[in-house]
Amino acid sequence: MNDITTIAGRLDATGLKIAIVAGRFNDFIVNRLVDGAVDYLERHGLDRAGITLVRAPGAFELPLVCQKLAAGGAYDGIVALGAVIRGGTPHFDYVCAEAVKGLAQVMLAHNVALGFGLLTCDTIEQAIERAGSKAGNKGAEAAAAMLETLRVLEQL
Ligand code: INI
Repeated sequence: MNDITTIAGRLDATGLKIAIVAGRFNDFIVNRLVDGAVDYLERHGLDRAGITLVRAPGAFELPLVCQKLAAGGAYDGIVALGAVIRGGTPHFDYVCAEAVKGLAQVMLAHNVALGFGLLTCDTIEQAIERAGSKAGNKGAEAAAAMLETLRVLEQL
């Protein structure tokens, strides 16, 4: 690939201001996602003072909180974290659909790098697997995606 111009994001978080928006619902899972995101950002050079944690009630409220943060322009990037776990009614489908759609709208409307760390699981076991056990930590993955996107956007 020596002959083509390649633009790629450096995974360096030094000096950034990052907002992590986390739902309180299923907080025993979401708190592990927050830990994963903070750990990732610190390991990539970000001082803890550069991280602001904002709590939202649940996944449904994540887009509005992220929108307000994005509109304010005080943060270089946002990581949205939550966990929706299927119950016995269609509630799960409505909450997931609105949260996903709303977060995508925020990202596109404000040109902000937004890491998507919302677990949408059929069972609690699936959520545990994705919150720092055998399927990794989706909070860390969302932080990584946010950082790479942010660094790419800076060059475009
Ligand atoms: N919110 C979640 O973040 N996860 C869930 O699993 C969940 N379930 O299952 O109901 C959930 N519901 C709350 C929702 O996000 C809103 O906070 C609530 O409806 C008030 O607006």
